[in-house]
Amino acid sequence: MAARKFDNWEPITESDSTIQAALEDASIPSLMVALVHLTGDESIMRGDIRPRSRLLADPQAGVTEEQQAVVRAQAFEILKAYRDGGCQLPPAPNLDQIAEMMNFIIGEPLLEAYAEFLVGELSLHGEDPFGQPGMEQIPQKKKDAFHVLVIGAGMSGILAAHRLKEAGIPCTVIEKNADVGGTWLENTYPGCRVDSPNHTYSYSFVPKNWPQFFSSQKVLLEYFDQCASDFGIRDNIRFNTEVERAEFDEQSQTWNVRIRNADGTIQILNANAIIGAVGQLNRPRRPDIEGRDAFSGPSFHTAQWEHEHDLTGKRIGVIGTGASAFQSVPEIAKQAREVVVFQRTPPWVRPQPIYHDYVSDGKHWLLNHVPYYAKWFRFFMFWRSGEGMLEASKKDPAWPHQTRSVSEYNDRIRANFTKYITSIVGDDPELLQKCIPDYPPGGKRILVDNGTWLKTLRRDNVHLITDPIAKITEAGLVTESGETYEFDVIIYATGFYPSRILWPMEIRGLGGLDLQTHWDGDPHAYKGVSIPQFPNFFCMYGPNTNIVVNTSIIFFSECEMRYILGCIKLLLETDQASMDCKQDVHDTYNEWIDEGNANMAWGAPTVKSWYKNEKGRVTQNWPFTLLKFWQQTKGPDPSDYIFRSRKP
Ligand code: N01
Repeated sequence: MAARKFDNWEPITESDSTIQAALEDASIPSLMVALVHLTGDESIMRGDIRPRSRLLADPQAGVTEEQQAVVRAQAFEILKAYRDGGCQLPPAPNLDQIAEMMNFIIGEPLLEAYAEFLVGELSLHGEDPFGQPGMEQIPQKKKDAFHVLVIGAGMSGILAAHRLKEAGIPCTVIEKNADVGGTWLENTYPGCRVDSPNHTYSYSFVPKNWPQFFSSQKVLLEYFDQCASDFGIRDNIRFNTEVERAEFDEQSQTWNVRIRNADGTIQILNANAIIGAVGQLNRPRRPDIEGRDAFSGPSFHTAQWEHEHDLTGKRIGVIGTGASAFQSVPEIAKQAREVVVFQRTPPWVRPQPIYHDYVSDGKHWLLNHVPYYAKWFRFFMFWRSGEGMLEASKKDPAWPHQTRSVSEYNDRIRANFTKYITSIVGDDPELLQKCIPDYPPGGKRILVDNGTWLKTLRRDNVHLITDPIAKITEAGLVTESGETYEFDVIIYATGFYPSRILWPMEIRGLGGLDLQTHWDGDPHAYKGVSIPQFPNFFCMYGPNTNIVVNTSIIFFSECEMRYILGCIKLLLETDQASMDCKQDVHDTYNEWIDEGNANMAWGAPTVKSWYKNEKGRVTQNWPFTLLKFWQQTKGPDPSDYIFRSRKP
C-alpha cells in the first residue's frame, strides 16, 4: 500500500495524451472544483455547467455528455499550463470561496458550518480535522504517567493507538485475535467486501490507491495491517489476549484490568483510562432454533467461516438475508449443487453499478496528480453516499402511507428500488413478491447491488424460501408448513449481538456497578463515548454511533477518538485523575437521540432490525447528520463531567 497524504500529490510530468486519457475518467464535479484551486478562477463554477442535487445515482450529477466534453477540454488546457509552469498553485481559497465550491459540488446551498468542516478536510493550511490542538503543550512527564488500555485492534483500536502514540500517551492494546484487523480479519466468507465507497471508507489521513471503489476483505485487511505497521503500534499490541474483567478502583481512580494471556495465564494490568474499541458486530449470533445442534453435517456462521469444507457440488442451506448472506450467497451458488436461502425479511436493494468495478488507470492518475481532486472526490462521495441520503430516511408525520414509506421522498426511493428489483426479477411474480420489502427503505440496512444478488436468486440452483423455519434436524431443516430440506452444510448468516456492547467482558464502575446489568440490554452513552459511573472508560463505536444510510464508520471513529483525546487532554491539563459523565447531561442527550431516531425510517415501530434492542429502542444508530456528530465531538465540555482526584 502506498500510504500518502492527499496533499502529497505527484507533480505532473506526463505527456498531453496521458492527461487527456485520464480526463476521460474524471468525476466532473470533483474536477471542476479542483480546477478552481489550480487557477483561482471562480468563473469555472459560476457558469451554466453545474452538478445537480438529489441525482445521487448519477456519478456525474446531471452534467451532460456535451458539458463533460467542455469541462475536459478546459481541464486539459489548465493541467498543461500547470505542468508547464512547474506545478505552481495560486494562493489557497478563502472560507467564502470554499463555501461556494462546496455548494457548487453538492448542487444546493449547504449549512455554513460545513465550510469549517471542509476546510479541515481539505487541510488547506495543514489542519488536522480530527486532531486535538494543544496536546503538544502538555509536559511529556505528565503524559508518561497516564497509561491507556485499548481493547481491540480493529479499525478503531488501530486508530486509537496511533492517535495516542502521536500525542505521546503510552498505551497497551489488548487483542483477542492473533492479528490486527478486527471485523476484516474475522469475516473471511466468500464475497466479503465493503459496501461503503472506499474513498470515504479509509482513515482521512491515509489515502490509498484503492483497486476498487468497494474493495474486498483481503484488500481491506491489507490496508489495516499496513496502517498498524506504518503507525509503529504493533509493539503496543498483545495478541491472543482477552480482557475478562475491568474494575474501577476508587482509591487510585484507575482501572484494574484482568487479562487472559495466550498461554492461559491471568494478569492484572493497571490503566488510567480504558478505550473500548470492540465494535458493535463482534460476537456472532446463531439463533435459538429448535434442534440447532442436531444437524449432523458442518454448520457455521458467516463470521466464523470454516474454509476446510469444500462446497463444490454440495447442498447448502443459508439462514438469513442480511449483508453477509447478500455477499456470500452469490459466491456459494457458483460452486454448490443447490443453495436454499431462508429469508425472514427481505432487504431493500439499491442499484450500484460500480459495486464490483475496478478504479481505472485514469482515475488513479487524477487522484494522485491533480491537486485537491482526491479531497473533493472524497467529499463528493461522503455527501452522495451519506449525508445526502439522510433526508430520504426522515419521517414526515403528515405522510399518509407510514407503513410502506416515511415521507414522499422516501416513497420515491421505494418506487426507484422497486423498479430496479422488478427490472431483474419482474418476470417471476412469485420471486418478485418475495423480494419487495413491506417496510420503508432505510428501515433496515439497504444493500448495494450491481445485479449480482437478484440475478443469483434467479439461478436454477438457488431457491428463496420464506416459509419460517420450524426446526433443525439431523439431515437439514423443516419449515412451519412441514416442508423438509436436506443439506450437506448449513450456513448461519444470522448476524451478531449488537445490543450487548462490550459483552462478554465484565466491566465494573463506581461502587462495583456491573455495566451489562446496568444497561440491561439497553446500552446508552453520552455522545456514544462516556457512561455515567464508569469514569475514564471511553467507547469507540459505542451506543448510538452506527450509521444506516451509507458512508463511513471510520469517520465516526475519527470523531470519537478526537473527543477521547480531548478528554485525556483535559484530565492532564487540570491534574484530575478521572472524569465521570453527569447523569442528567447523559439523560438529556439520550432523550434527544431517541427523539431523533423516532423520526427516522429505522425507528418506525413496524420495523424490526438489529438496530433495536429487545425492548424496541434504537440502541445502535445515530439519527442526525455526520456534520452534527463532527461538531458534537470536537472536544469535551468540562461542565458535562464530574472530576475527581486520587484519594490520599
Ligand atoms: O446480519 P443481519 P449480517 N430465522 O443481522 C436473519 C454489517 N455488514 O451479518 O431481518 C431466520 O443484518 C435476519 O432476518 P430478519 C452491516 O452493518 C457489513 O448480514 O431479522 N432468519 C437477517 O436476514 C450489516 O447490517 C458488510 O428478519 C433469521 C439475517 O438473519 C451487519 O453487518 C457485510 C433468524 C441477519 O442479518 C450485519 O449483517 C456484512 C432466524 N431465527 C455485514 N435470525 C459490508 O458490506 C436471524 N435471521 C461492509
